[in-house]
Amino acid sequence: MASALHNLSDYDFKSVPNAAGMKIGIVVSEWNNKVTGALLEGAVATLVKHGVREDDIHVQTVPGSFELIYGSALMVKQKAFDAIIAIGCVIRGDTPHFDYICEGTTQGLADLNKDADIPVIYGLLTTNDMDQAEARCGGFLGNKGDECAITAIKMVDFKRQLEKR
Ligand code: DLZ
Repeated sequence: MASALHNLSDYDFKSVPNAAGMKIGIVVSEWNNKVTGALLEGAVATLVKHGVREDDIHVQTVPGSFELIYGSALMVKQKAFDAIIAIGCVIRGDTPHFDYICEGTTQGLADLNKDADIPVIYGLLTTNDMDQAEARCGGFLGNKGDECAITAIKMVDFKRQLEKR
């Protein structure tokens, strides 16, 4: 959890496997695009920093976070990627809609993560307000996009290590 104790962009560089040759699909929600755009920038920059070629990163947008499930599922079916990163931002409003979108999207991505042959990384920010979102997309709590990129690389490597056994 991002908190005053944990910056989303902090990690031990040496603990991250070399990502050269990894192919990563990224699905990004258009809702709150200032935030999701910053998350995407963080994810791409971190993937590249660890060796992923820009040509091996495929980005596609969906209208809202709820569509991340369908978008990620289609990318999984393509069998062209080693991991998928789903990026979205849901900000609490006046109605219970927030809870339904957060729960539905989270459950859908969790199901995919369990059932897909490749890792599906959960890059959904769920915040009470825009300030909390900005703090987590490059603000004082780092960038969740960085965290997602590192997680994707580590999970691809996790699968490769198992497959070697
Ligand atoms: C409808 C809606 C609302 C109210 N809020 C958000 C939000 O904060 N973040 C987000 O990513 N998407 C939101 N959406 C759109 C839904 O995710 C979805 O696109 C629509 O309900 C259509 O399925």
